[in-house]
Amino acid sequence: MKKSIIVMSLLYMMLLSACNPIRVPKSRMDHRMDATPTDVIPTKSEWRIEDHPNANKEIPISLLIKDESNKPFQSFDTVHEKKMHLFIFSKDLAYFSHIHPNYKGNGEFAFTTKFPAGGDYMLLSEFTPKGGGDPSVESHWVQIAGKTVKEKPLIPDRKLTKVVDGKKVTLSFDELMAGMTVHMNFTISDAASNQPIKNLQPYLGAMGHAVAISDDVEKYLHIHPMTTEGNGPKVTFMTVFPEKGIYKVWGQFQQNGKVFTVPFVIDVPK
Ligand SMILES: [Cu+2]
Repeated sequence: MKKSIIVMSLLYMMLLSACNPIRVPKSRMDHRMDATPTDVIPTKSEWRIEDHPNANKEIPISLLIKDESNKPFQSFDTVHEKKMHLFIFSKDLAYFSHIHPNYKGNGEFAFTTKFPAGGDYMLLSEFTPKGGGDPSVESHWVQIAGKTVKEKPLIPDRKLTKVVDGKKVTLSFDELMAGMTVHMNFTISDAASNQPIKNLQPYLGAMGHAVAISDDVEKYLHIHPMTTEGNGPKVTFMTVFPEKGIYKVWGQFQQNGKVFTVPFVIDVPK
């Protein structure tokens, strides 16, 4: 099978520096933070995907994680139960998927996925080579052939309450502002009975996961809950939105063995 290999260019590395994940260590809770984590092992990646992949078809994809001298990393830490977390976003952020590639050894991860329509998608992987502190991020754009859906402009939600899979989820912030530590709360109740949900289950080793990405798909944040506050109905995340602007946030939680994903579009003021 013919495969195209895309090696990361210098320009790509510069772009990546703008989309590192942001961690908020407890010791730095009260401080303003800039978007550059200090404890990240520099990595390079090489992505392999067939030429002209089509929508609605299982597409095998692999990526090789290498160090700066192009040597593949051999071992990776298990973080939140997995060696790699991978997110797929359509360019308009309408489509989101969270998957866990298989580690093949010798720096190589592999997965298959089906893209729902033609268009551009960002693949964003997060992993920690052994000995690293904060996770490294490698991302890659792919162009999928097939019928496209019209891109929807990202409009901030007027009401931060949504019903997903029978759950009513409300997003709230103690104070929302770019460049400062914010507490992001998801409050979850049963949509039919309006009763608070108190039996959330840990999903990948935490009471929930949240991912946020800026509307230009440049700034990415993967956030875990700050504390174990019981099993709902409120799950609080702490994070820093690096710049003002529109972000899409996906919260992921688990109840009765089923994961549900709730998206919100927010406008982060300066
Ligand atoms: Cu994951």
